[in-house]
Amino acid sequence: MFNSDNDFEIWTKGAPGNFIEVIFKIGTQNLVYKFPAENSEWTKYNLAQSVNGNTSLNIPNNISLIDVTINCSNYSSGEVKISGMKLAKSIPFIVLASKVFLQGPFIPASDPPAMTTALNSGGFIQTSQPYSASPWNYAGTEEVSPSFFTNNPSIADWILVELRTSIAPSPSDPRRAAFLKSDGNMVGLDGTSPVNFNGISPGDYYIVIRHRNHLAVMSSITWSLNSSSASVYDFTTDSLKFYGHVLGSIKLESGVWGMIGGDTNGSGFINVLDFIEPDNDRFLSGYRNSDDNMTGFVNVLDFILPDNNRSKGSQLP
Ligand SMILES: [Ca+2]
Ligand SMILES: [Ca+2]
Repeated sequence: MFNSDNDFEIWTKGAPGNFIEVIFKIGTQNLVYKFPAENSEWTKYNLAQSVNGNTSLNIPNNISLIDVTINCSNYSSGEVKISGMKLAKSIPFIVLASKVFLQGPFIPASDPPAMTTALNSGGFIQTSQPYSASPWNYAGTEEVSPSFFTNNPSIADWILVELRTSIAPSPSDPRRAAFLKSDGNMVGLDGTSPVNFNGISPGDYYIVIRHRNHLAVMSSITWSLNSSSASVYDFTTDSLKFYGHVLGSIKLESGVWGMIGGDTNGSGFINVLDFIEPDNDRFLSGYRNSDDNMTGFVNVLDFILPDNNRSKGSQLP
């Protein structure tokens, strides 16, 4: 099985007048296809060359076990051989395009609105996804090459994206590590395309976005996602785009909204504990959650966000 349209091929060999029948038992239905086995040399037949008029194949996404029966049909004489049957099942996928700003790296009065890429230009962003530790415990293996950030200078940082079919979380909700660009657009590991959720079927989903030191957010409505088009869910234009509205977002400037910064320890709540890491890491450079304003350097300025946003909590259910 691989990512392709539903399809199959079969190689046959035989004598004039001979045919073979391939029967797939898929769930409760039997699909029958008939192919010639008339040539003395191996000959490949594909689905469209079925001679009994059945040239379509639909393997539902939830089917992973298929019984295959092969019969000799209209057998006249000699030998019928088959070889190398290939069956392909499509793997569903959807793409996600969204736009969100982080308060920490947001550049006031930038036109158009933008976030700093200081972590990228400083060479600080790690090449593997940074959400494997608690509280995210994300086991994804997303990784980019060491030259990725140099080749994609507009990348601001890694984010963790999750899709929910209902407001409440479920262990089966798919998650992917992805990137935010300075203009707020979310992209996948190639640095340009929408985020691909391989193996996930089209549908309506709540979009959850997490960042290392910002309060997690969720879309206030479900968003229709499919494999072909990527309609952008733009969090930046209104607090109403965020679940919890003004409680779940922060006004960055006139008409621009973003994710609340200063949750240094990623607890989902901003309080005095979020000062500990910036204090311990003071005067250190690097890729650190304590670097709340994402400059690549920890200093007294990183106390500002935990202080201004004290007592705020994520509205994520
Ligand atoms: Ca916290
Ligand atoms: Ca800083």
